[in-house]
Amino acid sequence: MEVPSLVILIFCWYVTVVDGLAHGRRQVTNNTETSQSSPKLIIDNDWGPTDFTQILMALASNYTVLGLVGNTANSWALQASLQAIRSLELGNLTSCVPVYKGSDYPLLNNPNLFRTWEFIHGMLPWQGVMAGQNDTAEALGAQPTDGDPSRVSPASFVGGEVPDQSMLAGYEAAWFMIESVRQYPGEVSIYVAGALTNVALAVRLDSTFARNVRELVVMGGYIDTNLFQVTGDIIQADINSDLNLKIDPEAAKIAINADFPNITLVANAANSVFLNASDYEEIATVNNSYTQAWARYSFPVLPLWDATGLATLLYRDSIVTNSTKMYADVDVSWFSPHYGNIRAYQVVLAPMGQNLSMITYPFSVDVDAVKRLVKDAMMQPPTCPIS
Ligand SMILES: *[C@@H]1O[C@H](CO)[C@@H](O)[C@H](O)[C@H]1NC(C)=O
Ligand SMILES: *[C@@H]1O[C@H](CO)[C@@H](O)[C@H](O)[C@H]1NC(C)=O
Ligand SMILES: *[C@@H]1O[C@H](CO)[C@@H](O)[C@H](O)[C@H]1NC(C)=O
Ligand SMILES: *[C@@H]1O[C@H](CO)[C@@H](O)[C@H](O)[C@H]1NC(C)=O
Ligand SMILES: *[C@@H]1O[C@H](CO)[C@@H](O)[C@H](O)[C@H]1NC(C)=O
Ligand SMILES: *[C@@H]1O[C@H](CO)[C@@H](O)[C@H](O)[C@H]1NC(C)=O
Ligand SMILES: *[C@@H]1O[C@H](CO)[C@@H](O)[C@H](O)[C@H]1NC(C)=O
Ligand SMILES: *[C@@H]1O[C@H](CO)[C@@H](O)[C@H](O)[C@H]1NC(C)=O
Ligand SMILES: CC(=O)N[C@H]1CO[C@H](CO)[C@@H](O)[C@@H]1O
Repeated sequence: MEVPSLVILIFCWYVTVVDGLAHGRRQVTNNTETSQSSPKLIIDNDWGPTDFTQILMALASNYTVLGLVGNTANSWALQASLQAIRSLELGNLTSCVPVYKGSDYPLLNNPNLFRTWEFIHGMLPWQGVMAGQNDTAEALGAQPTDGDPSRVSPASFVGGEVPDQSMLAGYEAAWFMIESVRQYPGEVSIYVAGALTNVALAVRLDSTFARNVRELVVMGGYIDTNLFQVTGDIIQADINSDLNLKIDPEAAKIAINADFPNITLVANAANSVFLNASDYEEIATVNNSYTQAWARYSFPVLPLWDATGLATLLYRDSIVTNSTKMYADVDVSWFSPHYGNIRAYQVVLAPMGQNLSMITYPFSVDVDAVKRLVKDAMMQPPTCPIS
Protein backbone atom coordinates (compact mmCIF):
# COMPACT_ATOMS: atom_id res chain seq x y z
CA MET A 1 0.00 0.00 0.00
CA GLU A 2 1.31 3.43 -0.86
CA VAL A 3 1.95 5.81 2.01
CA PRO A 4 -0.58 8.51 1.01
CA SER A 5 -3.47 6.06 0.91
CA LEU A 6 -2.38 4.60 4.24
CA VAL A 7 -2.48 8.08 5.72
CA ILE A 8 -5.96 8.62 4.27
CA LEU A 9 -7.07 5.27 5.65
CA ILE A 10 -5.85 6.08 9.14
CA PHE A 11 -7.46 9.50 8.91
CA CYS A 12 -10.76 7.91 7.86
CA TRP A 13 -10.51 5.39 10.67
CA TYR A 14 -9.91 8.18 13.16
CA VAL A 15 -12.77 10.29 11.83
CA THR A 16 -15.12 7.33 11.76
CA VAL A 17 -14.41 5.71 15.09
CA VAL A 18 -13.68 8.76 17.21
CA ASP A 19 -16.07 11.15 15.54
CA GLY A 20 -18.32 9.60 12.90
CA LEU A 21 -20.39 7.14 14.92
CA ALA A 22 -21.18 9.88 17.38
CA HIS A 23 -22.52 11.95 14.48
CA GLY A 24 -25.52 9.79 13.95
CA ARG A 25 -24.70 6.92 11.59
CA ARG A 26 -27.27 4.43 12.64
CA GLN A 27 -26.61 1.16 14.41
CA VAL A 28 -29.35 -1.44 14.54
CA THR A 29 -31.57 -0.56 17.51
CA ASN A 30 -33.38 -2.94 19.81
CA ASN A 31 -37.05 -3.68 19.75
CA THR A 32 -37.60 -5.07 23.24
CA GLU A 33 -40.16 -2.36 23.89
CA THR A 34 -42.45 -3.87 21.21
CA SER A 35 -45.63 -5.34 22.62
CA GLN A 36 -45.93 -9.09 22.98
CA SER A 37 -48.94 -9.44 20.65
CA SER A 38 -48.67 -11.33 17.38
CA PRO A 39 -46.19 -9.69 15.00
CA LYS A 40 -47.69 -8.05 11.93
CA LEU A 41 -46.59 -8.44 8.35
CA ILE A 42 -47.11 -6.65 5.03
CA ILE A 43 -45.83 -8.37 1.88
CA ASP A 44 -45.15 -6.13 -1.12
CA ASN A 45 -44.35 -8.20 -4.19
CA ASP A 46 -44.56 -8.29 -7.98
CA TRP A 47 -46.81 -11.32 -7.54
CA GLY A 48 -46.81 -14.02 -10.19
CA PRO A 49 -48.79 -17.26 -10.52
CA THR A 50 -46.66 -19.24 -8.02
CA ASP A 51 -45.89 -16.58 -5.38
CA PHE A 52 -48.74 -17.97 -3.27
CA THR A 53 -46.06 -19.91 -1.38
CA GLN A 54 -45.21 -16.72 0.52
CA ILE A 55 -48.80 -16.01 1.52
CA LEU A 56 -49.15 -19.57 2.78
CA MET A 57 -45.82 -19.48 4.65
CA ALA A 58 -46.80 -16.22 6.34
CA LEU A 59 -50.21 -17.52 7.41
CA ALA A 60 -48.62 -20.74 8.66
CA SER A 61 -46.24 -18.75 10.87
CA ASN A 62 -47.66 -16.78 13.77
CA TYR A 63 -47.57 -13.48 11.91
CA THR A 64 -50.77 -11.55 11.26
CA VAL A 65 -50.83 -10.68 7.55
CA LEU A 66 -52.24 -7.14 7.48
CA GLY A 67 -52.26 -7.02 3.69
CA LEU A 68 -50.54 -7.66 0.41
CA VAL A 69 -49.25 -5.00 -1.96
CA GLY A 70 -48.69 -5.50 -5.69
CA ASN A 71 -45.70 -3.59 -7.09
CA THR A 72 -44.40 -2.93 -10.60
CA ALA A 73 -41.29 -5.01 -11.35
CA ASN A 74 -41.81 -8.23 -13.32
CA SER A 75 -45.08 -6.80 -14.65
CA TRP A 76 -47.32 -3.84 -13.85
CA ALA A 77 -48.69 -3.26 -10.34
CA LEU A 78 -52.30 -3.94 -11.37
CA GLN A 79 -51.39 -7.30 -12.89
CA ALA A 80 -49.30 -8.17 -9.80
CA SER A 81 -52.10 -7.17 -7.42
CA LEU A 82 -54.62 -9.28 -9.31
CA GLN A 83 -52.20 -12.22 -9.18
CA ALA A 84 -52.18 -11.79 -5.39
CA ILE A 85 -55.98 -11.98 -5.39
CA ARG A 86 -55.95 -15.14 -7.51
CA SER A 87 -53.37 -16.65 -5.13
CA LEU A 88 -55.75 -16.01 -2.22
CA GLU A 89 -58.77 -17.29 -4.15
CA LEU A 90 -57.08 -20.64 -4.76
CA GLY A 91 -57.20 -21.30 -1.00
CA ASN A 92 -60.35 -19.40 -0.04
CA LEU A 93 -58.24 -16.76 1.69
CA THR A 94 -59.66 -13.54 0.23
CA SER A 95 -61.78 -12.85 3.33
CA CYS A 96 -58.77 -12.57 5.66
CA VAL A 97 -56.08 -10.84 3.57
CA PRO A 98 -56.73 -7.57 1.69
CA VAL A 99 -54.74 -6.60 -1.43
CA TYR A 100 -53.63 -3.03 -2.23
CA LYS A 101 -52.38 -1.97 -5.65
CA GLY A 102 -49.06 -0.13 -5.63
CA SER A 103 -47.76 2.66 -7.84
CA ASP A 104 -48.01 1.97 -11.57
CA TYR A 105 -44.59 3.48 -12.36
CA PRO A 106 -41.22 3.52 -10.63
CA LEU A 107 -40.28 6.97 -9.27
CA LEU A 108 -38.28 7.95 -12.35
CA ASN A 109 -37.72 4.89 -14.47
CA ASN A 110 -39.87 3.78 -17.39
CA PRO A 111 -39.46 1.26 -20.21
CA ASN A 112 -37.94 3.74 -22.69
CA LEU A 113 -35.40 5.06 -20.19
CA PHE A 114 -34.56 1.53 -19.07
CA ARG A 115 -33.93 0.28 -22.61
CA THR A 116 -31.87 3.36 -23.42
CA TRP A 117 -29.76 2.59 -20.34
CA GLU A 118 -29.40 -0.99 -21.61
CA PHE A 119 -28.32 0.30 -25.03
CA ILE A 120 -25.41 2.05 -23.30
CA HIS A 121 -24.57 -0.39 -20.51
CA GLY A 122 -25.69 -3.78 -21.82
CA MET A 123 -28.82 -5.90 -21.84
CA LEU A 124 -30.23 -7.59 -18.77
CA PRO A 125 -31.21 -11.20 -19.48
CA TRP A 126 -34.60 -10.60 -17.80
CA GLN A 127 -36.07 -7.12 -18.10
CA GLY A 128 -39.34 -7.66 -16.28
CA VAL A 129 -41.96 -5.00 -17.06
CA MET A 130 -39.35 -3.01 -19.00
CA ALA A 131 -39.26 -5.53 -21.88
CA GLY A 132 -41.04 -4.40 -25.05
CA GLN A 133 -44.74 -5.21 -25.33
CA ASN A 134 -45.25 -8.63 -26.96
CA ASP A 135 -48.89 -9.46 -27.58
CA THR A 136 -48.06 -12.97 -28.81
CA ALA A 137 -46.23 -13.77 -25.57
CA GLU A 138 -49.06 -12.29 -23.49
CA ALA A 139 -51.65 -14.35 -25.31
CA LEU A 140 -49.54 -17.43 -24.48
CA GLY A 141 -49.43 -16.61 -20.76
CA ALA A 142 -46.63 -14.06 -20.27
CA GLN A 143 -47.45 -11.17 -17.92
CA PRO A 144 -47.86 -7.70 -19.49
CA THR A 145 -44.74 -5.64 -20.11
CA ASP A 146 -44.36 -2.06 -21.39
CA GLY A 147 -47.36 -0.27 -22.94
CA ASP A 148 -50.45 0.53 -20.89
CA PRO A 149 -50.00 -0.25 -17.14
CA SER A 150 -53.72 -0.98 -16.79
CA ARG A 151 -53.47 -3.94 -19.18
CA VAL A 152 -53.88 -7.44 -17.74
CA SER A 153 -53.32 -10.75 -19.52
CA PRO A 154 -55.98 -13.40 -18.78
CA ALA A 155 -53.78 -16.31 -19.90
CA SER A 156 -51.22 -15.55 -17.18
CA PHE A 157 -53.67 -16.25 -14.33
CA VAL A 158 -54.22 -19.68 -12.83
CA GLY A 159 -57.59 -20.65 -14.25
CA GLY A 160 -57.12 -18.49 -17.36
CA GLU A 161 -59.34 -15.57 -16.41
CA VAL A 162 -58.76 -12.20 -14.73
CA PRO A 163 -59.89 -11.90 -11.08
CA ASP A 164 -62.55 -9.34 -10.24
CA GLN A 165 -60.81 -5.96 -9.96
CA SER A 166 -63.38 -4.71 -7.45
CA MET A 167 -61.72 -7.01 -4.90
CA LEU A 168 -58.74 -4.65 -4.72
CA ALA A 169 -58.81 -2.43 -1.66
CA GLY A 170 -59.76 1.03 -2.84
CA TYR A 171 -56.77 3.11 -1.87
CA GLU A 172 -53.06 3.53 -2.37
CA ALA A 173 -50.63 0.92 -1.11
CA ALA A 174 -48.21 3.49 0.34
CA TRP A 175 -51.02 4.99 2.42
CA PHE A 176 -52.09 1.53 3.61
CA MET A 177 -48.53 0.91 4.84
CA ILE A 178 -48.44 4.26 6.66
CA GLU A 179 -51.80 3.66 8.36
CA SER A 180 -50.79 0.14 9.41
CA VAL A 181 -47.58 1.41 11.00
CA ARG A 182 -49.43 4.25 12.77
CA GLN A 183 -51.89 1.72 14.15
CA TYR A 184 -49.19 -0.71 15.33
CA PRO A 185 -45.98 1.29 15.84
CA GLY A 186 -42.92 -0.95 16.21
CA GLU A 187 -44.89 -4.10 15.35
CA VAL A 188 -45.17 -4.21 11.56
CA SER A 189 -42.55 -6.05 9.51
CA ILE A 190 -42.42 -5.23 5.82
CA TYR A 191 -41.18 -7.72 3.25
CA VAL A 192 -40.49 -6.46 -0.26
CA ALA A 193 -39.74 -8.90 -3.06
CA GLY A 194 -39.90 -6.57 -6.05
CA ALA A 195 -39.31 -2.85 -6.51
CA LEU A 196 -39.17 -0.56 -3.47
CA THR A 197 -41.38 2.14 -5.05
CA ASN A 198 -44.22 1.91 -2.53
CA VAL A 199 -41.94 1.80 0.51
CA ALA A 200 -40.11 4.88 -0.82
CA LEU A 201 -43.43 6.69 -1.28
CA ALA A 202 -44.44 5.85 2.29
CA VAL A 203 -41.06 7.03 3.59
CA ARG A 204 -41.49 10.39 1.83
CA LEU A 205 -45.19 10.85 2.72
CA ASP A 206 -44.60 10.32 6.44
CA SER A 207 -41.19 11.05 7.92
CA THR A 208 -42.00 9.00 11.04
CA PHE A 209 -42.92 5.92 8.99
CA ALA A 210 -39.59 4.11 8.69
CA ARG A 211 -38.53 4.43 12.32
CA ASN A 212 -41.83 2.92 13.47
CA VAL A 213 -41.57 -0.17 11.28
CA ARG A 214 -40.35 -3.30 13.09
CA GLU A 215 -38.05 -4.36 10.29
CA LEU A 216 -37.65 -4.18 6.53
CA VAL A 217 -36.52 -7.27 4.66
CA VAL A 218 -35.80 -6.97 0.95
CA MET A 219 -35.22 -9.69 -1.61
CA GLY A 220 -32.44 -8.05 -3.59
CA GLY A 221 -29.05 -6.42 -3.19
CA TYR A 222 -26.56 -8.69 -4.94
CA ILE A 223 -22.91 -8.07 -4.19
CA ASP A 224 -19.91 -9.12 -6.29
CA THR A 225 -21.81 -11.25 -8.78
CA ASN A 226 -20.47 -9.77 -12.01
CA LEU A 227 -18.17 -12.75 -12.58
CA PHE A 228 -21.17 -15.12 -12.52
CA GLN A 229 -22.81 -12.95 -15.17
CA VAL A 230 -19.83 -13.56 -17.45
CA THR A 231 -18.79 -17.15 -16.73
CA GLY A 232 -22.23 -18.76 -16.60
CA ASP A 233 -25.09 -19.12 -19.04
CA ILE A 234 -27.94 -16.64 -19.47
CA ILE A 235 -29.80 -18.12 -16.51
CA GLN A 236 -26.72 -17.57 -14.33
CA ALA A 237 -26.53 -14.00 -15.57
CA ASP A 238 -30.23 -13.52 -14.81
CA ILE A 239 -29.98 -15.02 -11.34
CA ASN A 240 -27.27 -12.50 -10.49
CA SER A 241 -28.65 -9.33 -12.07
CA ASP A 242 -30.76 -7.83 -9.24
CA LEU A 243 -33.80 -6.69 -11.23
CA ASN A 244 -35.82 -5.86 -8.09
CA LEU A 245 -33.52 -2.95 -7.27
CA LYS A 246 -32.72 -2.00 -10.87
CA ILE A 247 -36.40 -1.48 -11.80
CA ASP A 248 -36.51 1.51 -9.41
CA PRO A 249 -33.01 2.49 -8.24
CA GLU A 250 -34.10 5.82 -6.73
CA ALA A 251 -36.80 4.13 -4.64
CA ALA A 252 -34.28 1.50 -3.51
CA LYS A 253 -31.95 4.26 -2.33
CA ILE A 254 -34.72 6.13 -0.49
CA ALA A 255 -35.87 2.93 1.23
CA ILE A 256 -32.47 1.53 2.13
CA ASN A 257 -31.19 4.90 3.35
CA ALA A 258 -34.30 5.51 5.50
CA ASP A 259 -34.24 5.17 9.30
CA PHE A 260 -35.79 1.70 9.58
CA PRO A 261 -34.53 0.21 12.85
CA ASN A 262 -33.60 -2.99 11.09
CA ILE A 263 -32.91 -3.70 7.41
CA THR A 264 -31.95 -7.07 5.91
CA LEU A 265 -31.06 -7.62 2.26
CA VAL A 266 -31.42 -11.23 1.11
CA ALA A 267 -29.76 -11.76 -2.26
CA ASN A 268 -26.64 -13.87 -2.86
CA ALA A 269 -27.74 -16.36 -0.17
CA ALA A 270 -31.06 -16.98 -1.94
CA ASN A 271 -29.32 -18.19 -5.09
CA SER A 272 -28.54 -21.56 -3.49
CA VAL A 273 -32.16 -22.57 -2.90
CA PHE A 274 -33.63 -24.74 -5.68
CA LEU A 275 -36.26 -27.47 -5.64
CA ASN A 276 -34.99 -30.64 -7.33
CA ALA A 277 -36.79 -33.51 -9.03
CA SER A 278 -37.48 -35.34 -5.75
CA ASP A 279 -38.93 -32.18 -4.24
CA TYR A 280 -41.27 -31.87 -7.22
CA GLU A 281 -42.30 -35.51 -6.79
CA GLU A 282 -42.97 -34.95 -3.12
CA ILE A 283 -45.17 -31.92 -3.85
CA ALA A 284 -47.12 -33.92 -6.44
CA THR A 285 -48.10 -36.49 -3.80
CA VAL A 286 -50.67 -33.91 -2.66
CA ASN A 287 -53.31 -32.78 -5.16
CA ASN A 288 -54.79 -29.39 -4.25
CA SER A 289 -55.24 -26.10 -6.08
CA TYR A 290 -51.76 -24.91 -5.00
CA THR A 291 -49.80 -28.06 -5.88
CA GLN A 292 -51.60 -28.14 -9.24
CA ALA A 293 -50.63 -24.53 -9.93
CA TRP A 294 -47.07 -25.21 -8.79
CA ALA A 295 -46.73 -28.13 -11.23
CA ARG A 296 -48.11 -26.04 -14.06
CA TYR A 297 -46.52 -22.58 -13.57
CA SER A 298 -43.26 -22.89 -11.58
CA PHE A 299 -39.76 -22.74 -13.08
CA PRO A 300 -37.41 -25.33 -11.52
CA VAL A 301 -34.36 -23.61 -13.07
CA LEU A 302 -34.90 -20.53 -10.89
CA PRO A 303 -34.03 -20.29 -7.17
CA LEU A 304 -36.77 -19.81 -4.58
CA TRP A 305 -35.73 -16.18 -4.20
CA ASP A 306 -38.85 -14.65 -2.71
CA ALA A 307 -39.64 -17.54 -0.38
CA THR A 308 -36.06 -17.46 0.92
CA GLY A 309 -36.28 -13.76 1.75
CA LEU A 310 -39.59 -14.27 3.55
CA ALA A 311 -38.27 -17.33 5.43
CA THR A 312 -35.45 -15.08 6.66
CA LEU A 313 -38.02 -12.64 8.04
CA LEU A 314 -40.31 -15.28 9.59
CA TYR A 315 -37.74 -17.65 11.10
CA ARG A 316 -34.44 -15.76 11.01
CA ASP A 317 -32.60 -17.69 13.71
CA SER A 318 -33.22 -21.10 12.16
CA ILE A 319 -32.79 -19.97 8.53
CA VAL A 320 -29.75 -17.68 8.41
CA THR A 321 -26.60 -19.73 8.95
CA ASN A 322 -24.03 -16.95 8.48
CA SER A 323 -24.42 -13.22 7.98
CA THR A 324 -22.59 -9.93 8.32
CA LYS A 325 -23.44 -6.29 8.89
CA MET A 326 -22.40 -3.44 6.65
CA TYR A 327 -23.30 0.06 5.59
CA ALA A 328 -25.13 -0.05 2.28
CA ASP A 329 -26.05 2.43 -0.42
CA VAL A 330 -27.63 2.15 -3.88
CA ASP A 331 -25.95 3.52 -7.02
CA VAL A 332 -28.38 6.05 -8.55
CA SER A 333 -26.13 7.33 -11.33
CA TRP A 334 -28.01 6.63 -14.56
CA PHE A 335 -24.63 6.83 -16.33
CA SER A 336 -23.21 3.96 -14.27
CA PRO A 337 -23.36 0.29 -15.36
CA HIS A 338 -24.09 -0.38 -11.66
CA TYR A 339 -27.20 1.87 -11.66
CA GLY A 340 -29.56 0.21 -9.18
CA ASN A 341 -26.91 -2.00 -7.58
CA ILE A 342 -25.77 -2.05 -3.96
CA ARG A 343 -22.54 -0.46 -2.82
CA ALA A 344 -21.40 -1.81 0.55
CA TYR A 345 -18.94 -0.37 3.08
CA GLN A 346 -17.24 -1.56 6.24
CA VAL A 347 -17.55 0.80 9.17
CA VAL A 348 -14.19 2.57 8.88
CA LEU A 349 -14.62 3.22 5.15
CA ALA A 350 -18.28 4.33 5.09
CA PRO A 351 -18.92 7.74 3.49
CA MET A 352 -19.17 10.65 5.91
CA GLY A 353 -21.38 12.77 3.67
CA GLN A 354 -24.58 10.76 4.11
CA ASN A 355 -26.17 8.77 6.94
CA LEU A 356 -26.22 5.29 5.46
CA SER A 357 -28.03 2.45 7.19
CA MET A 358 -26.24 -0.45 8.84
CA ILE A 359 -27.88 -3.47 7.24
CA THR A 360 -27.79 -7.22 7.87
CA TYR A 361 -26.61 -9.32 4.94
CA PRO A 362 -26.92 -13.12 5.05
CA PHE A 363 -24.08 -15.06 3.41
CA SER A 364 -25.91 -18.35 3.61
CA VAL A 365 -29.21 -19.92 4.60
CA ASP A 366 -30.29 -23.42 5.63
CA VAL A 367 -31.39 -24.57 2.17
CA ASP A 368 -33.25 -27.67 3.33
CA ALA A 369 -35.15 -25.66 5.97
CA VAL A 370 -36.36 -23.12 3.38
CA LYS A 371 -37.38 -25.91 1.00
CA ARG A 372 -39.29 -27.66 3.82
CA LEU A 373 -41.22 -24.45 4.60
CA VAL A 374 -42.14 -23.94 0.94
CA LYS A 375 -43.22 -27.55 0.41
CA ASP A 376 -45.22 -27.70 3.65
CA ALA A 377 -46.95 -24.40 2.84
CA MET A 378 -48.50 -25.71 -0.36
CA MET A 379 -48.93 -29.33 0.71
CA GLN A 380 -50.77 -28.32 3.91
CA PRO A 381 -52.18 -24.89 3.02
CA PRO A 382 -53.38 -22.93 6.05
CA THR A 383 -56.90 -21.54 6.25
CA CYS A 384 -57.89 -18.06 7.39
CA PRO A 385 -57.01 -17.52 11.06
CA ILE A 386 -60.03 -17.45 13.39
CA SER A 387 -60.43 -13.84 14.46
C1 LIG B 1 -47.53 -20.39 16.87
O1 LIG B 1 -47.96 -20.19 18.21
C2 LIG B 1 -48.45 -21.37 18.82
C3 LIG B 1 -48.99 -21.01 20.19
O2 LIG B 1 -48.07 -20.23 20.89
C4 LIG B 1 -47.34 -22.40 18.89
O3 LIG B 1 -47.80 -23.58 19.46
C5 LIG B 1 -46.82 -22.67 17.46
O4 LIG B 1 -45.72 -23.54 17.51
C6 LIG B 1 -46.41 -21.40 16.79
N1 LIG B 1 -46.08 -21.68 15.39
C7 LIG B 1 -45.00 -21.20 14.80
C8 LIG B 1 -44.79 -21.59 13.39
O5 LIG B 1 -44.22 -20.46 15.36
C1 LIG C 1 -62.45 -23.57 -1.12
O1 LIG C 1 -63.86 -23.59 -1.03
C2 LIG C 1 -64.45 -24.44 -1.98
C3 LIG C 1 -65.97 -24.25 -1.94
O2 LIG C 1 -66.39 -24.09 -0.62
C4 LIG C 1 -64.02 -25.89 -1.68
O3 LIG C 1 -64.58 -26.76 -2.64
C5 LIG C 1 -62.50 -25.97 -1.74
O4 LIG C 1 -62.07 -27.25 -1.36
C6 LIG C 1 -61.87 -24.95 -0.83
N1 LIG C 1 -60.45 -24.96 -1.07
C7 LIG C 1 -59.53 -24.94 -0.12
C8 LIG C 1 -58.09 -24.98 -0.55
O5 LIG C 1 -59.82 -24.89 1.05
C1 LIG D 1 -42.73 -12.42 -28.68
O1 LIG D 1 -43.08 -13.60 -28.03
C2 LIG D 1 -43.06 -14.73 -28.86
C3 LIG D 1 -43.65 -15.88 -28.06
O2 LIG D 1 -42.95 -16.07 -26.84
C4 LIG D 1 -41.65 -14.97 -29.33
O3 LIG D 1 -41.60 -16.11 -30.18
C5 LIG D 1 -41.15 -13.75 -30.07
O4 LIG D 1 -39.79 -13.90 -30.41
C6 LIG D 1 -41.31 -12.51 -29.21
N1 LIG D 1 -41.02 -11.34 -29.99
C7 LIG D 1 -40.07 -10.48 -29.66
C8 LIG D 1 -39.90 -9.31 -30.55
O5 LIG D 1 -39.37 -10.65 -28.65
C1 LIG E 1 -33.02 -7.25 13.42
O1 LIG E 1 -31.70 -7.63 13.00
C2 LIG E 1 -31.04 -8.56 13.82
C3 LIG E 1 -29.77 -8.91 13.15
O2 LIG E 1 -28.84 -8.02 13.57
C4 LIG E 1 -31.87 -9.78 14.10
O3 LIG E 1 -31.21 -10.67 14.96
C5 LIG E 1 -33.21 -9.37 14.66
O4 LIG E 1 -33.98 -10.48 14.95
C6 LIG E 1 -33.86 -8.48 13.64
N1 LIG E 1 -35.28 -8.26 13.80
C7 LIG E 1 -35.90 -7.56 14.76
C8 LIG E 1 -37.38 -7.48 14.65
O5 LIG E 1 -35.31 -7.00 15.64
C1 LIG F 1 -56.08 -33.56 -9.11
O1 LIG F 1 -57.43 -33.37 -8.82
C2 LIG F 1 -58.20 -32.89 -9.93
C3 LIG F 1 -59.60 -32.66 -9.46
O2 LIG F 1 -59.60 -31.66 -8.51
C4 LIG F 1 -58.13 -33.90 -11.07
O3 LIG F 1 -58.81 -33.36 -12.19
C5 LIG F 1 -56.67 -34.15 -11.45
O4 LIG F 1 -56.59 -35.16 -12.41
C6 LIG F 1 -55.88 -34.55 -10.23
N1 LIG F 1 -54.48 -34.64 -10.59
C7 LIG F 1 -53.71 -35.65 -10.24
C8 LIG F 1 -52.26 -35.57 -10.69
O5 LIG F 1 -54.11 -36.57 -9.61
C1 LIG G 1 -19.28 -16.67 7.07
O1 LIG G 1 -19.04 -16.23 5.75
C2 LIG G 1 -17.85 -15.49 5.62
C3 LIG G 1 -17.80 -14.93 4.21
O2 LIG G 1 -17.96 -15.95 3.26
C4 LIG G 1 -16.67 -16.38 5.94
O3 LIG G 1 -15.49 -15.62 5.87
C5 LIG G 1 -16.83 -16.92 7.35
O4 LIG G 1 -15.79 -17.85 7.60
C6 LIG G 1 -18.16 -17.60 7.50
N1 LIG G 1 -18.36 -17.98 8.88
C7 LIG G 1 -18.81 -19.16 9.24
C8 LIG G 1 -18.99 -19.38 10.70
O5 LIG G 1 -19.09 -20.02 8.42
C1 LIG H 1 -26.70 12.54 9.95
O1 LIG H 1 -27.65 12.49 11.00
C2 LIG H 1 -27.35 13.34 12.08
C3 LIG H 1 -28.31 13.08 13.20
O2 LIG H 1 -29.64 13.05 12.71
C4 LIG H 1 -27.35 14.80 11.59
O3 LIG H 1 -26.99 15.64 12.65
C5 LIG H 1 -26.34 14.93 10.46
O4 LIG H 1 -26.42 16.25 9.93
C6 LIG H 1 -26.60 13.93 9.37
N1 LIG H 1 -25.51 14.00 8.41
C7 LIG H 1 -25.72 14.04 7.09
C8 LIG H 1 -24.50 14.07 6.25
O5 LIG H 1 -26.84 14.00 6.60
C1 LIG I 1 -33.12 -33.04 -3.50
O1 LIG I 1 -32.82 -32.27 -2.35
C2 LIG I 1 -32.96 -32.99 -1.13
C3 LIG I 1 -32.63 -32.07 0.03
O2 LIG I 1 -33.28 -30.87 -0.02
C4 LIG I 1 -32.02 -34.16 -1.10
O3 LIG I 1 -32.22 -34.90 0.10
C5 LIG I 1 -32.27 -35.04 -2.30
O4 LIG I 1 -31.31 -36.05 -2.34
C6 LIG I 1 -32.20 -34.24 -3.58
N1 LIG I 1 -32.61 -35.10 -4.67
C7 LIG I 1 -32.00 -35.11 -5.86
C8 LIG I 1 -32.57 -36.02 -6.89
O5 LIG I 1 -31.02 -34.43 -6.08
C1 LIG J 1 -29.11 -3.22 24.59
C2 LIG J 1 -30.15 -2.18 24.72
O1 LIG J 1 -30.01 -1.07 24.27
N1 LIG J 1 -31.25 -2.54 25.37
C3 LIG J 1 -32.37 -1.65 25.56
C4 LIG J 1 -33.51 -2.05 24.63
O2 LIG J 1 -34.69 -1.32 24.91
C5 LIG J 1 -35.16 -1.47 26.24
C6 LIG J 1 -36.52 -0.78 26.35
O3 LIG J 1 -36.52 0.47 25.74
C7 LIG J 1 -34.13 -0.94 27.21
O4 LIG J 1 -34.58 -1.10 28.54
C8 LIG J 1 -32.84 -1.71 27.01
O5 LIG J 1 -31.83 -1.18 27.85
